[in-house]
Amino acid sequence: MEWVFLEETDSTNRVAKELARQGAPHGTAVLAKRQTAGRGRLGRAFFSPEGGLYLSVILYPQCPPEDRVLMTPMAAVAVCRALEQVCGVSAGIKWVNDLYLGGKKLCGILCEGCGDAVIVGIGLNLYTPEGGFPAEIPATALDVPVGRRVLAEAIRQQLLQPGEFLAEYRERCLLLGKTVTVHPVAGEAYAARAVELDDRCRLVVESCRGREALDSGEVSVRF
Ligand code: BT5
Repeated sequence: MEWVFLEETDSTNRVAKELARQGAPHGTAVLAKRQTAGRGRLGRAFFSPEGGLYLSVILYPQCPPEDRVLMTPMAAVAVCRALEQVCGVSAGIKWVNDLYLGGKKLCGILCEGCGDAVIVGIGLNLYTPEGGFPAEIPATALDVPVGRRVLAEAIRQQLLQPGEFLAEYRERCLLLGKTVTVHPVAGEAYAARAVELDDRCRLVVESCRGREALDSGEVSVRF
């Protein structure tokens, strides 16, 4: 089984996890036309109407467990490469898991562990929904004619043969050199300057607290 195509589901990541538990092989992918309960990180929702690409790919990474955190940046580069290849569109990456186009979010990525598997969930807006995106979601869409399955397969192929990705991640990273607001998991938000991405793809920032490498928490920026 390589592909599971669904009209509608609650969350393709949920379906993929179930398949992984049943022993689905490396590279199995679930693609839905819409989701009724699309999930983002930290319990947030991902708006998933018809007109988007909602994809989850099951991978069994060979890397040591501590390297699994690199799956999200690897997936971000994989999606950028597929977009370039299929649509000629060049997206930027907002650390750590968002793809941006024209200053707005085009795509979000949610990687979740499930036993030996990692589920790479990708939500990408292909077309602007009728009436636009909800006011509270500053999103954008590709809005170019593209086959959903063609793009999904290109993304899957890129995920299956990632190769080196850090250099391209750095090139596409929209935060470097910018003043950002860091929202730590616990504690008050503070302003900082994003100076580099280290070899673990952590965002190195400088602020009145000194220099630190962030590997979790949220960062916001005005584009
Ligand atoms: C993400 O979380 O962006 C990860 C989204 C992953 C979605 C895919 S779809 C296939 C698979 N199955 C699932 O159930 N999930 C995955 P996060 O960084 O936490 O961003 C969530 C935030 O993005 C929300 O709070 C909104 O502000 C914004 N947002 C929601 N829907 C959006 C959309 N369609 N386009 C752009 N931004 C959106």
